[in-house]
Amino acid sequence: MQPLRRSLVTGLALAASAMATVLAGFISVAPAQAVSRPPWPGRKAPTIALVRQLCVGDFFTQWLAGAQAEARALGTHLVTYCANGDNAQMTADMQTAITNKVNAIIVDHGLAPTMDPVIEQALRHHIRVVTFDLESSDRRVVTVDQNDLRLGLDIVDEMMNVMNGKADVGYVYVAGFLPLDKRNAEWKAVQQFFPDMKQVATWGTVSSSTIAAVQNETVAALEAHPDINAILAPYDAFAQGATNGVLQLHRKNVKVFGADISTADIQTMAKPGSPWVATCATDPADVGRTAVRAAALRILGQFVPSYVEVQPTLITQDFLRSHHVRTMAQLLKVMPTFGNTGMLQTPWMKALGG
Ligand code: SR1
Repeated sequence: MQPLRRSLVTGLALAASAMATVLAGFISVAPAQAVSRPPWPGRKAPTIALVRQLCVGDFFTQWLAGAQAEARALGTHLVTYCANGDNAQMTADMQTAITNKVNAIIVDHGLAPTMDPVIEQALRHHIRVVTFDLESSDRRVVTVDQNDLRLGLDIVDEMMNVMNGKADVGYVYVAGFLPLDKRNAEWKAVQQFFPDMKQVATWGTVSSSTIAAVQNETVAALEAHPDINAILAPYDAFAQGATNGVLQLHRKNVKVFGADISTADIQTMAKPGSPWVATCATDPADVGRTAVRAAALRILGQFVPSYVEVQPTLITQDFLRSHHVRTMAQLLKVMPTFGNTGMLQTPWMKALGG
């Protein structure tokens, strides 16, 4: 160990009863005997509220499972709220969490104009705040995301390659959701420089029945625009709906480019004749675990970078088929680091199985 780091580690270990400490991205190592229980002050398990705008669908189910498992492992209580897309309800959920004096709040999606004031209110009450897929201008807030600009660019780039630089693209998009807006920014940028990648129609719905709604919209769009030969649908519920629509009309010449991944998505992509040829994704459970770690570290008053980005990976239909991958568990086996980035994982968390 370098002398500077060693002295930092030694000093902090003495001062903070040798608890694991994250310092400007360096993870210091606590002595082995100190990691058998979580380092909560007074040994009182903290409460983390998870306030969600959306919760229906594979992505959100997997994300929640990861967050719950991590919270359990770290010895925290996780209290969850779901607003089912109702932004007023989300504000009310934030206020309930503040009134209940939770130690930290993870705000999952939501609109900045409605969330900003309640985030400020939480901070005023000394509640730590972590957001996922929601940006806050307050520097005390830690923002977790999936590097959606990169995700957007990688899937658009794959579409350009597969379509050999020329396509009539149907685009599934709903504005107002930060990850979708970031992915949209990349698609817009690419269209500027590659005019042969033409957007000929756009549609989309985000609701508790997104897949069915997008399927119907896709059928209508394909009937109105028979020239469409590629569909950019960068959210798995969009890609599932678009895939169903293409199959319903037996349009063998249309390819779907999506985002996210789940066992259901893998099975849809790998099926013989599936138009869904590529997706760009993280493991949602890993992102959920990362958000809980961020909240735990902030409760302990430790450093967490303002932006924590879990990097996405491009996954193709060819890859899934050639590796005989049919479930998330199998995918995680063939791509071990995909599901276990270990982001923000300190030695004490690791020792506790978090
Ligand atoms: C409606 S927003 C849906 C997206 O949120 C998460 O970022 C997932 O990746 C999903 O695509």
